[in-house]
Amino acid sequence: MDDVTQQPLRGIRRLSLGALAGLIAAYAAIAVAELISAAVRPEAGPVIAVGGAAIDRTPAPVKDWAIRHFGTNDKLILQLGILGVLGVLALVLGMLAARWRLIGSIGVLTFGLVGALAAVSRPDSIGPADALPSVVGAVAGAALLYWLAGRLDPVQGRAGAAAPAPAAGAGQSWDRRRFILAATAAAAASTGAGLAGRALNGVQGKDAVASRNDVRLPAPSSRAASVPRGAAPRISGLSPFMTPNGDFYRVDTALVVPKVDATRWELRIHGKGVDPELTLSYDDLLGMPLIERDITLTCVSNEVGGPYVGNARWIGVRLADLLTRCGVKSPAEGGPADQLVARSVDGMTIGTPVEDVMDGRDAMLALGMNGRPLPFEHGFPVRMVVPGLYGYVSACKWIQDIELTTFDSYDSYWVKRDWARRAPIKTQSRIDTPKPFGRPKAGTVIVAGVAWAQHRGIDKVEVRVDDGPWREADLAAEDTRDTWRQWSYPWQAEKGGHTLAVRATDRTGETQTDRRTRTIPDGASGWHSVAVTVE
Ligand SMILES: Nc1nc2c(c(=O)[nH]1)N[C@H]1C(S)=C(S)[C@@H](COP(=O)(O)O)O[C@H]1N2
Ligand SMILES: [Mo]
Repeated sequence: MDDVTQQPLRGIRRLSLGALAGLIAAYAAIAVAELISAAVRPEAGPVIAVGGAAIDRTPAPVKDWAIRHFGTNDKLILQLGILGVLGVLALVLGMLAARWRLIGSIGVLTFGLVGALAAVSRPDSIGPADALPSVVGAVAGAALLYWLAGRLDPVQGRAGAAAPAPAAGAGQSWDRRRFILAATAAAAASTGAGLAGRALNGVQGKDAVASRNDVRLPAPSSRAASVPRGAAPRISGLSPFMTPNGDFYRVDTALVVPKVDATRWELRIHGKGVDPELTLSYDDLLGMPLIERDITLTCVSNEVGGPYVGNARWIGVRLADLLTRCGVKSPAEGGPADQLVARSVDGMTIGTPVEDVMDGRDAMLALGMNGRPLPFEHGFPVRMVVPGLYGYVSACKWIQDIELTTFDSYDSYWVKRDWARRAPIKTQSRIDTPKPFGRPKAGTVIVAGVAWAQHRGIDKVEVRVDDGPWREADLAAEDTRDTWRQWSYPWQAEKGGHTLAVRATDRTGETQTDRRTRTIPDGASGWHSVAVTVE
């Protein structure tokens, strides 16, 4: 077959090549946007911006479901989903462009507008510049689609710009090779732009990485007591008592992990009853007396038996000391503010009761996690940690601002999304081993797991086999009442199917309720149980 056909391109072939042009144009738009975002900031890219907007607008139950089913991959799935939707739209726009060139291009520009609006309305937007990646990307994509769609028309006698396919039998010709060449060149150029953007975006965090590498955490003036020897029994399948940083659960709304340069970071403390206001640098904090404490963190989205709980040794500045320096009084002492709102560099807001921060517990601005400067994923350079409160009401990562206010006058991010204002961690316990649907051998089976009731402490853990009586488990030594506690129970297992259940009692004497609740609005309750078949 000749490359230059004597027939105008029509029908299915024209539509499918139009669809291909649409895909290439969308690919180019995303790639160019990626390149431009490297000049603005990675968060301004259209996929990240639209993804962020989607996260903020996702109803709580759906978000909770996504976290449960995809875990930390929820963000990857979301981005793939957005790209998938874009791909389908690109195919449609390409087919439209094959018929009406201008319409296809206007479609591409419209999606650019959506990306631009999402980018400038993000809470961490730096202003109109955030629209640039979407706008420039869309203009490039629209122009490319217009041009490629033009390659579908015959070489000679092409009429006006938005000319439809010429009438059949007009004796004009379509140049197949010309289209393939144009499409290939466009795809190659886009790949180049996209890769360059990726590389430049990677370089962006360099200062932040260097600033983190330069951190030498000073010795804390108040050390954590060493973990009692009996706190971490060696039982295979049991979670380690200290969760390594690399295994620590991560829950946040950030599609791009914020990379903050500690040398340029500042924290401002201001608001009701704050006098004097304070602005602190990272070095200021490093120079203050530091406390070191073991504290178990838990996410309110953790299902009964779920993985969003971890224990680490934190180093930081006591928050109550800092607040006292700024004249803050707890409401119990007549202070005007009952809510402390922490804001992060990515626009997250987290509201914590002032009373909890100032009641003597080891609430801190953490700089170190398990002997290392905070990992970027966990809030470098500084995050909050408050023993006893779920992360969404206490553990602001990448913090940059603390405002003293009232619960009446301000709702933080998650509270606007129907989660409770106040959320102390519920007493919970989890069976780590045997695993669900495990097949242990008959005889002595060690049932083991963790139990937590931060800031109250765990007093008792009990295990039940099938409908039998509750039996007390062996509790490992307690580190502190702010940490979880390991437990184990030697079970004389008999062949057949069995269900194991666990429940904990905290130091206030309260036993975990068997009433199952959802995670929304203030954390799941109920007993964890595991079904196994003993062989
Ligand atoms: N900036 C910011 N901080 C945040 C969040 C967030 O989305 N953004 N999520 C909070 C929630 S819901 C939890 S459970 C903890 C999780 O901390 P981790 O990821 O270090 O385990 O961080 C909290 N701090
Ligand atoms: Mo959370």
